[in-house]
Amino acid sequence: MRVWIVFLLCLAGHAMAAPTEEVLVTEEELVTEEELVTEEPIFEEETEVGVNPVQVDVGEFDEAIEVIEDAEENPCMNYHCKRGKVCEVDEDNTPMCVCQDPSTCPPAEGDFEHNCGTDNKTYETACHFFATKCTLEGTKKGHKLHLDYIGPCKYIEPCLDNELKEFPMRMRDWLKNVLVTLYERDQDNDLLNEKQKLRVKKIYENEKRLQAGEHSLDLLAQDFQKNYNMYIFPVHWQFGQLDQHPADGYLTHSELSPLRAPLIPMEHCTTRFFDECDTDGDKYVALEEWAACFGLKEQDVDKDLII
Ligand SMILES: [Ca+2]
Ligand SMILES: [Ca+2]
Repeated sequence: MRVWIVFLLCLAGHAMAAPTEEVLVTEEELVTEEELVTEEPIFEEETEVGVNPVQVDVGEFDEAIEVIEDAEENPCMNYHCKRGKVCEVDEDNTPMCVCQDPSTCPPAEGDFEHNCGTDNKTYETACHFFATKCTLEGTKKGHKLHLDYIGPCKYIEPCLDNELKEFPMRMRDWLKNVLVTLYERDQDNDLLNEKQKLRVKKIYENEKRLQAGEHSLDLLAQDFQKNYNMYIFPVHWQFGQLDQHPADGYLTHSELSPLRAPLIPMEHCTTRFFDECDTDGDKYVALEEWAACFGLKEQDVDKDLII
């Protein structure tokens, strides 16, 4: 998750330009639909304050203390429900997850909390979105409903063919810069694991590397030809970051969401790009499809690079 925070810091500054820290995005906003994938309730060792909406709903401070004192007797306390659901106990005091009533979601503190669904409706917050999706569970409409992007729904201009071609050029350059930035900042944090660091070190130390900045498409294209090898790992790395639920070599809509959702309002080719990446149209973006989308040669697709 930490990597995503840095990631979105980068995103929020300038879409796919040099990483900056201009806008803070909270973890709560890093809406992934990952928890939608998890159908079974998950028991957690530690209680994450605020995760259980029952806790969030406690209004008065005094009552809050009371709830915490009763924690051991509250079967819902360590019972985690996926987004859109809350824990309730039945007559036998057994906890279970039920759909949250959207009207119990805390109101948005600003437009930045709004989310646009694939039904082109603006949801006040991610909580409202997931609660609504839950109520549609089992229906065709519910199955089709995904979180499309962060922010209120707006007109997104169509992506033209020539613009679509530019998108991966800028994105792979940006991915490389994100990795280099993570590497530079890695002194005190474990933003990258040791294997990843070794890979990025080579890119970082390569003097021929195109430095982060606003570059013309011609220069980006030239650099991709000249320094092709530097782009292989970043493209794989991004895939590995997204392919987590489960890590099976295929990206679902939900897995792509952390990348798509903040990007769509800023980059109007995002949706078309990811749709067309799925060349066989099976709704999943396989590693091979992903790599091809970014211009990698077939022989350079290597699942062992996802480290
Ligand atoms: Ca997957
Ligand atoms: Ca596919």
